[in-house]
Amino acid sequence: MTNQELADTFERIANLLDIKGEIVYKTLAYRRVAENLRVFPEDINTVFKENRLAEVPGVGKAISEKITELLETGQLGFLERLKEEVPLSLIDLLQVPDVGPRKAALFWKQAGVTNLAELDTAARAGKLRALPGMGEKSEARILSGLEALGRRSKRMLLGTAWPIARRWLDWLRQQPGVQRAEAAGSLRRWRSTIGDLDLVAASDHPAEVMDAFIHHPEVMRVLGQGENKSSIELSSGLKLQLWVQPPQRFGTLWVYATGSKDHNVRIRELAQKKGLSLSEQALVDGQGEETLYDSEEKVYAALGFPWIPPELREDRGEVQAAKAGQLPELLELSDIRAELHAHSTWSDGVETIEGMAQAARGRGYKVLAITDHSGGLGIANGLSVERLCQQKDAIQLAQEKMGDSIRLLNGTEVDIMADGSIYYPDEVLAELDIVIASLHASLRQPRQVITARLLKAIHNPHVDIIGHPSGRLLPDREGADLDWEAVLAGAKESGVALEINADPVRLDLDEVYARRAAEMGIVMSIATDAHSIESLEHMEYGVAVARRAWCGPGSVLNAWPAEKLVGWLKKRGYSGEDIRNLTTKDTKNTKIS
Ligand code: DGT
Ligand code: CA
Ligand code: ZN
Repeated sequence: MTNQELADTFERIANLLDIKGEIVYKTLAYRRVAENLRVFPEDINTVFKENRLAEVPGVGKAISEKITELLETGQLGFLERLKEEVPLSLIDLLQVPDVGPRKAALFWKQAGVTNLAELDTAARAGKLRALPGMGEKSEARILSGLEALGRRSKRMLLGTAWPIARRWLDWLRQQPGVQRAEAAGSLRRWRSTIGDLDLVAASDHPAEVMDAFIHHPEVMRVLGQGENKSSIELSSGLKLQLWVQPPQRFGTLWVYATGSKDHNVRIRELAQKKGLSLSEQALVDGQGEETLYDSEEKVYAALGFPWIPPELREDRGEVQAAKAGQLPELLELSDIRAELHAHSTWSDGVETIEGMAQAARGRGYKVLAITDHSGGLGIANGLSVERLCQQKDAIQLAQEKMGDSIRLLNGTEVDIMADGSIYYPDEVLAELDIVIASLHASLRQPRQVITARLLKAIHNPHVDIIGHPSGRLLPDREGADLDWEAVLAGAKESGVALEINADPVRLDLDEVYARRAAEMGIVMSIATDAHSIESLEHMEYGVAVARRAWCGPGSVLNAWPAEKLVGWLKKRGYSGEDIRNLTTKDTKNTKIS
């Protein structure tokens, strides 16, 4: 069993216990260990063999025994007995928007529903509306949720795909005869979701590389096998495609396999106008004479323009821009100097303020904003006004310990309530260095209502940044039904920044709106919304969204020098008290551009 499979098992147990109605703290222990296993850096089998299970966070005696049983027998008596009490297929119900464990239990115990099909039948027959806490409206929502589920894609999160791809690339690079191995397809273009993983390799012996690939121990099924291209499926359902060409053809191969399809079509048209035909193997002239290219730069140069960054290759004007010598300067991960959205143990994070500060400093950041959740509807353990005041002292204390190696900002991620008001009163917001306002609950309000609600927050002078503006959850939970033109116009007018949330399940703003925002001169903040040290690493996914939105460092708040960032915050109503400690120079006259 792998770490992931073990984590899945514990999550299954937690869900079943939740539906059964077990007290929360019991199920929390399983959820926690599942989460920890997902990010645990070592193979659990090794840890087990070396008798070090207790080193996995959240593993106590009871869970250690369960892991042992699972790893030794591949089964768990506790789970088997639980499955006899609570049908496993009830877990599927939790995928339906609006259905949590309590509703699942209700449908099961009072309407005899044990799976999605039965839920659909019961809803259509009008049998759910009479149940306690339900009504016609909530029944209709279940039906539309089921429909959405039916339309659901099988796409994987970018943040799930990259770690897997990196592992496969390492493996490929170790295979005899492989001179080079790289990512291609939507993965290399950093699309927010990935259909299948495309990998390319250069080798003089493609057949041998293909052979090793399809016989890799994780392969469950071989979907297609050829001399230069093969596809496999892993037991997780993930599909991988490998393309191999000799090194002197690697340039054309990499361009072709990176796509997108529309970009490929566009550049092939250009080749045709020159009387050439472009394939994954070569550029061929009218006489059938091949020219080979070992690098992408040479392929693009042969077509008459500079190399185009993969993130732009979507046929959204990049070929025209390249031809005109007007490719944009793109943001780089190394441009990022600040993390402006991070949580700590004060709300629902798992790391202390100081721990987060050290990790942010370790990443080379000059500024870290601690923005724990406010109270309100959305989030457990949000801060009351009283606890927010106490936190100010804790942040101050952490700042003293960190010295001037990194500046901590005393911030909040405050809930935008259903009526558009902000959870904290103005005088409390005025005390803070940085205010992120986010929608967390009532995301299904009608367009007019939710747009007006967000605009109210956008125009609140104390709000600096709108967090994850749409509230979408990838791959399938759509965001709020916002009138984006109105939202962007409002942001432009108020000068508020919009967040590009870098959490792989969010990537929100979406690249399309981010591009529009940048064109309009709206400032953006790329932030991980980290709830742990590990999630600070998600910054690269947010940077990818910005790159796909054609953004340079100028549009990105946390790519600015600390002084300029602080100047911007101050102008928006920074508390002022601590600002003199933040920079040695007087920030009052900092130009905002
Ligand atoms: P995905 O997998 O749905 O996330 O998206 P991609 O872009 O990875 O697409 P995929 O996996 O179907 O194909 C990988 C690459 O192969 C694609 O980026 C470009 C190239 N390709 C696929 N189909 C065609 C095609 O019909 N024409 C051309 N010119 N290229 C194609
Ligand atoms: Ca693909
Ligand atoms: Zn957050």
